[in-house]
Amino acid sequence: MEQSVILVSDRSAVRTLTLNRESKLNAANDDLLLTLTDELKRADADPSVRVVVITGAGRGFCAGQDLGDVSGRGMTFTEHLNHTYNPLVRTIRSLSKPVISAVNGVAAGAGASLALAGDVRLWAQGANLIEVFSNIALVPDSGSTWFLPRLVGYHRAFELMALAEKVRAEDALRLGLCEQVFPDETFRDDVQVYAERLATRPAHALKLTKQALNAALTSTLDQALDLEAELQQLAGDHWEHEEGVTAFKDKRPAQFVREGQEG
Ligand code: LHQ
Repeated sequence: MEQSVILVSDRSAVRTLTLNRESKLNAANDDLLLTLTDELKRADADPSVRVVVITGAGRGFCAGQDLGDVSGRGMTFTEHLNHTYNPLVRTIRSLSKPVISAVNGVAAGAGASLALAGDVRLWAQGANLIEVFSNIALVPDSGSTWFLPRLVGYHRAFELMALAEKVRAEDALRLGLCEQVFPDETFRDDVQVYAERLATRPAHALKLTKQALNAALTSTLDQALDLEAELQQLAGDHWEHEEGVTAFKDKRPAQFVREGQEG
């Protein structure tokens, strides 16, 4: 039987979605992109899932578009992006649960965009990112032109894109392209530990935080203040807030995970 292009596994409220086209460094075809988007939506709707991890099988994270799988698709570039990559990136950014991009190896082209799109970016020591598009005379897509300049500024983004230079883990950490770097040997376990820790945090408050941060990236201060005031009401009315305050007064750790109760 043919193996799925996306492997799905659950451990302690963490759903891991593994890109599984190992022999091509998980280069993306339509099946992979559409299945990944579907699985993200499924994870969002599943109350047992509190954190989603996207990672790659084998030595690569994602080498971008499968260059052997583009010809004869019968779609223009614009149609292709609108059909596959753009819905995927929008789904990651709007998911109500935290998404971790667990970059185990090379992230190139649209794979680099995927590496940047997570709410948290965890890298293995041997991982690297290449805005490889200019090597094949294309424009960075799948959100790279939006994510990268916000992280490193216009000029460094332009240089990385124009020269398709490899960004290694220690530089990625310094440039703010990732939050943590873990040893290659323990990477998958370290990601799981991190994800489980995130899963104990107040899910409803994190959902609203993600919403506020995403909106703030394109809003004025006035708009951000208004949205914070609106969302704070929703957070303050939620049981998580009561639990946090009660736990503080009782001098005990807050318990934000309740059986049968969604964030
Ligand atoms: C691959 C690929 C690959 C197929 C490695 N495809 N096989 C959106 C919409 C529409 C159209 C176009 O694009 C887009 C967005 C994009 O993503 S455009 C950018 C597309 N990606 C690339 O141009 C990256 C091409 N790959 C590379 O530059 C290198 O493979 C990298 C730097 C990723 C890794 O280099 P190495 O570590 O030296 O590995 P390798 O080159 O030896 O690759 C290993 C195998 O994976 C090899 O197959 P083989 O049968 O020879 O072992 C490669 O052919 C295959 N592979 N990327 N994108």
